[in-house]
Amino acid sequence: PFLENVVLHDNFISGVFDTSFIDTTPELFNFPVRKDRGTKVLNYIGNVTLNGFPGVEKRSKPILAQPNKPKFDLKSEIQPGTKQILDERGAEGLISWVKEQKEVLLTDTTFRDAHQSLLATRVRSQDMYQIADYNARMLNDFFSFELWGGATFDVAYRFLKEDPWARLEKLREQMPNVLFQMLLRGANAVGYKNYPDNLIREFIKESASSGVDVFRIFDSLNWIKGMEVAIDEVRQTGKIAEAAICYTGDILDDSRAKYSVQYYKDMAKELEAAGAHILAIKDMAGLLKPEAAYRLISELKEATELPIHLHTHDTSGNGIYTYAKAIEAGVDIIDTALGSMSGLTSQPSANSLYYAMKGTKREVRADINALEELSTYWQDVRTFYSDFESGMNSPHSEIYVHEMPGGQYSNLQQQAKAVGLGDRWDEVKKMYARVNLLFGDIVKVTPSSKVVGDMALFMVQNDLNENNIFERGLTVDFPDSVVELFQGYLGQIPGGFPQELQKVILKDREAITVRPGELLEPVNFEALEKELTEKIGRPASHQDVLAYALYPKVFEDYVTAQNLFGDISVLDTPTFLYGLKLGEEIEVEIEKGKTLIIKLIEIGEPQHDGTRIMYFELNGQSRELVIQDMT
Ligand code: 3PY
Ligand code: ZN
Repeated sequence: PFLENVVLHDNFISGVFDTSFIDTTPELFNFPVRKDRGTKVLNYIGNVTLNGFPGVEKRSKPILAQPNKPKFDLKSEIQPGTKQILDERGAEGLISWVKEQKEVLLTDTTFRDAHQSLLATRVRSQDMYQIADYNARMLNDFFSFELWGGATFDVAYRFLKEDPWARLEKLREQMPNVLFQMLLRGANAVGYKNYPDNLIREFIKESASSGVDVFRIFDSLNWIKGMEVAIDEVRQTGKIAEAAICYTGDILDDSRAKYSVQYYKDMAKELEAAGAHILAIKDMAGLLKPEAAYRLISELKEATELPIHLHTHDTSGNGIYTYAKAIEAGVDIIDTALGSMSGLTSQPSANSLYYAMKGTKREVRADINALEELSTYWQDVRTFYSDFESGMNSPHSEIYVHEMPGGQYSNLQQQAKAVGLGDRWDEVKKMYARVNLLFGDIVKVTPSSKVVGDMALFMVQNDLNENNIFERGLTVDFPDSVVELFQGYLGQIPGGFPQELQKVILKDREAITVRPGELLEPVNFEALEKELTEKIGRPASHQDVLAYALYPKVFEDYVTAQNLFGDISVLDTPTFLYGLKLGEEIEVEIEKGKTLIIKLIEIGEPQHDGTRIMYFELNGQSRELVIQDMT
């Protein structure tokens, strides 16, 4: 079979394969396109059947029900929504419209933050495509769908082996009527470090032209300089710049005076001056208590003219109460997830909020039957991803003490296990809070939250504490992320870094106080496109180049997976995660009108070289594949 010829060819193995590989060894590539794609898909299915999927316990494929779809006529016309308001009246027109609404508007986070926070960001495009046509018709009165950015961008390439741009564009086709929203980490884009300004600008331009309308822009240290380039570029595209205040501490607690109402009011005014269309309060850990929400929103409403969009996580279990108080104080837009994808580390439930506000002065604009039916679909889909659940099954009020963002909890827990601190998890959580204070009480959200997590692990591992670190710290090398934070590479913190600790961490390294983007060399996109085109042996698109500029290694690995397996985003999720059971037959639509029928017939005994022969039927024809057994 051709694939083995190609992948076992010396050039391929050594990585020396570009377009000339095809020219110099045409015999390897002499196959009908269809057969090629079929073999690649079989190669993936064979591999995952035999070797399992990373992070999924290897077991026989569970019997998973087909997700229940709503009973709704998909031939019905899609009603115009907020997207049309933006397109017809422009950003300012949309903002005026938002301010005129009496009801509370909703953003649905099911396609982004909900699964980032509950299922380690693993929800695949397929599961979104299956329901998006319904969303367009049933949630047509939503303010926006948050469906892109944050961690979804790199996880798509890294773990799902799919193209996040393709997801965005396909969803845009399916849901043309409601605004699309993304989470952008300011100068860190969708990554974990500051990037050159021209990369930030190009990334925003391409995102806007591929479908994003509302950019929620934040800085992981609430440093406005880290957000200005992004706000400016979003405004230039004609889209909505939603600038975020990251909420930390507790405005009701006088001992946390650094993050007072005045601090947030000052920041809101600066963001308004920097060009924000909407002010977001991004409560990434779920620390905003109900009374604090009332006070904060009331004061911010007085301090600025901007509509306010509130985001929280329901980790403490107080989310709906917080939202009710925020609504009372006049918040304009609220982030919720569909019932079955809500609660705990995710957003509060749209369904519950609907009922909580029913009959009050300000109801929530949504059709409850639609929410319930769509929630049923996600309840079924969620079972596909059960191995990625965090294991948290009741509200965690301790969040008010450790302040860990919704999406970090399970990640840091995994990291702790990996370095042998699994049974000291409680200590790590407590240390996370102590490190925060040691660092001078900072905002903790990607990527600054990761630095605090890295440091907490390091302190527990090395028996460091607030007292001995100043002496013992001089002889140890701190994690790179910690050094970089204290060098100012993620920006500056209010009041500056604690100087004594900074000296201990940096030793003889220099720190900067200017914006990192001012020092970074601009990306040469032309050169990069050429380099990437050579590397991957096909013309690199602008979207490819952007992904490669942000994540070179992740993108290259993704291309390698594509070469081996083709486009596996077309597989249904149970097959993608578990492969096939013996005798099981599936249909895979590789493109519109082209379907492969695949059946697993037999798995051969292990051979002396550690491979097995897997016997399939592909569209009724027998096919054998040699697959490395790595179990
Ligand atoms: C992200 O940056 O991915 C976040 O969700 C931060 O809250
Ligand atoms: Zn969030």
